[in-house]
Amino acid sequence: MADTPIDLRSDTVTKPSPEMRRAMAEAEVGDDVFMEDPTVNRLQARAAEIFGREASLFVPSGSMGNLVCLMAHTRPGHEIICDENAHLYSYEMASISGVAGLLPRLVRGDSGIMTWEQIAPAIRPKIYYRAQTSLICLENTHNMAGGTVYPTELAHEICDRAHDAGLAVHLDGSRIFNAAAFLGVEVREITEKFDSVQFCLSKGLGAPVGSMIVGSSAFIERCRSVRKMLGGGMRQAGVLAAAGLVALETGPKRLRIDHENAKFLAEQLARIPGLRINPARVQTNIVIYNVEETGLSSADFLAELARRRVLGVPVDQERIRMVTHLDVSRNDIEKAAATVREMVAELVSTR
Ligand code: TLP
Repeated sequence: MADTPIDLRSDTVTKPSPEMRRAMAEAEVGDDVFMEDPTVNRLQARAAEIFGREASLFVPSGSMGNLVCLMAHTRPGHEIICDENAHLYSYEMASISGVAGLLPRLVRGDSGIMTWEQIAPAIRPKIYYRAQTSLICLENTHNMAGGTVYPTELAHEICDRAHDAGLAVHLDGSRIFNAAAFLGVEVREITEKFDSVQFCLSKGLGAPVGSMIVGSSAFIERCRSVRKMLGGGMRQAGVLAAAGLVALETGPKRLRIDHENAKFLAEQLARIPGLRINPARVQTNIVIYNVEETGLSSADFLAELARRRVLGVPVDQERIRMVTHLDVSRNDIEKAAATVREMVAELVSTR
């Protein structure tokens, strides 16, 4: 359709492919609260296998996946350490404190990447009258830092040192397949030391719904109870898991296309006077740029752009995020960049 906008708001906006819809229609189902849905069971077994873990659990969303893991690792009154721009801190409805009863202790990572040297001082001393740190949370790729990828050695070191200190480490790996594609490695190689990993089927992999948690059998059993407590026990969820299985098999292979498109978009935007972005820093499928010098707020910039059928989201007053995904082609990206270029040129000429 000529009028369909080029939707770069998120990689969550993709529609299920014909192959996914067919798999959904034909899925064998059962009651998953009784653990009798064969398609959910297959998806969980496959996710555990890909990540080299004992077990896995299907959850309705990334937010619930993170929350379930946090609650399974901790008790109310504990502290967790995360980056100051972590998604689970900033964008999950304060569920850390509002639901899990945890106190987040923030670390200022460099582009979302924390080092052990930054984390260590944030660990509370083991004194009975001090709230205890029980968990460290990393995010890979880091959404609000622009899809940045953790150097594997750094992530491994944080896990090793945390374990030495008696702490668990959770990975918000919503886009972990993007990180693996960037590094040219398997996801298991970059996640093996984490105590739990949450990853999304419904972002770059293209499924309509759902996330997975992977970990040890004992941990996943605890997560199953927490998921039920939060209302996330689903019944004939095989119709969703069927799409997830297709996403898991077909999604990862094509992510490098999204990364090439993001890099291309960043290069085009960098040439537009008034926009600030360093394309060399774009590693995966997220492009964040600053529009301050155009004289418009990010909200006004996006409203004008939406009138021209290109969509993004604001990060703050000055910055805009655009995300590439399987429902946008190179041609769409060329058009989107040209639209931004024309719009900015018009703004400048009318001022
Ligand atoms: N991120 C969404 C929005 O909430 C911003 C997006 O469009 O990027 N962890 C990370 C790193 C995420 O980016 C997201 C979703 C989540 C967790 C939560 O996943 P859902 O939306 O499935 O609850």
